[in-house]
Amino acid sequence: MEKTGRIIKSISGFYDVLDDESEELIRTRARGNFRKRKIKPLVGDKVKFDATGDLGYILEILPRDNSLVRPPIANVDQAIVVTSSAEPNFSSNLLDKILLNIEHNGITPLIYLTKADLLTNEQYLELKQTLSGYHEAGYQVFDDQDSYNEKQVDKLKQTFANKVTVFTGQSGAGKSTLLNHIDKDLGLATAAISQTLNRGKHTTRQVSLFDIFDGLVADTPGFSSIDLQTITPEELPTLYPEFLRYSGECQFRGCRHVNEPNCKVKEELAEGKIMQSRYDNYLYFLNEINSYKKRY
Ligand SMILES: Nc1nc2c(ncn2[C@@H]2O[C@H](COP(=O)(O)OP(=O)(O)OP(=O)(O)O)[C@@H](O)[C@H]2O)c(=O)[nH]1
Ligand SMILES: [Mg+2]
Ligand SMILES: [Zn+2]
Repeated sequence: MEKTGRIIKSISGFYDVLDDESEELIRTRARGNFRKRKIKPLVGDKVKFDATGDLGYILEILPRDNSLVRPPIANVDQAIVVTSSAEPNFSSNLLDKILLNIEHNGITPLIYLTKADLLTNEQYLELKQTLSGYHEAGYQVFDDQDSYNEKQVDKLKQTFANKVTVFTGQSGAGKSTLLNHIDKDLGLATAAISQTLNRGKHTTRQVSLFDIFDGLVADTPGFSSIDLQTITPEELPTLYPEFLRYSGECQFRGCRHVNEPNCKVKEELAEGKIMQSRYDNYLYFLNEINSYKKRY
């Protein structure tokens, strides 16, 4: 019997599919013809499957709204970018790269600060100032010094309903810890960063979706770096919400906001309406992307 559902977990060649109708979890395998066509089912995929025998079979992957490579997941509505203040240290370069990859896939990013308890008061205030720039750029920011205070965690929970939400960010940033505060029953494994590095692996090893607070929420393995390979130089400036606000007033259509005359983005930068660090990172990324192009 042909049914539809969503893959919520993948373990060594098996895919656990949440049946749309019965809401049961059904273990399936992918048909060989996926492998031949080099299509790999992803967590988050909506599928047609057959569940007549003991083990179901995925028959077809339905068209994806979007898909991320890092972490590997499909059909995502919003991403919680878990950003640590220390251990690992805050990096505006990494945060901006993560935001760009999310924006590139048409997913809404939210920024969630962790580990601010490890900072001095002065360091925290400085970081909070930086993050207020991201808020002004257009992002929702959760920046309490006590990351897991109930009020803030509750506010985050309220964004989950009727959406697929992915938790992403550097390894050791606190994604699993935050999820454990959101739902005490999840009991996800967490580990101090030094242990993680010693063992040479990430604490969370797989992407899996949980059905909580009327939405699907994914914990994912962290990463230490991310690249911008799929973004073109033309697209890059369009992935900055604060540039988009002003680029219509640049003299040139398709202005890259570098050396063009009468560039409104650069005027706003000079006025302090656009963050210098975001703009500096932008120029750096533009160079990086142009250098990928030269290599091919
Ligand atoms: N001091 C402090 N420690 C925290 C905080 N959040 C998380 N930690 C600790 O940081 C370590 C890493 O947390 P995890 O939740 O395992 O990090 P993760 O992002 O899930 O890491 P991966 O699964 O490897 O991607 C653990 O030892 C946590 O107890 C925080 O706000 N303050
Ligand atoms: Mg984890
Ligand atoms: Zn411009």
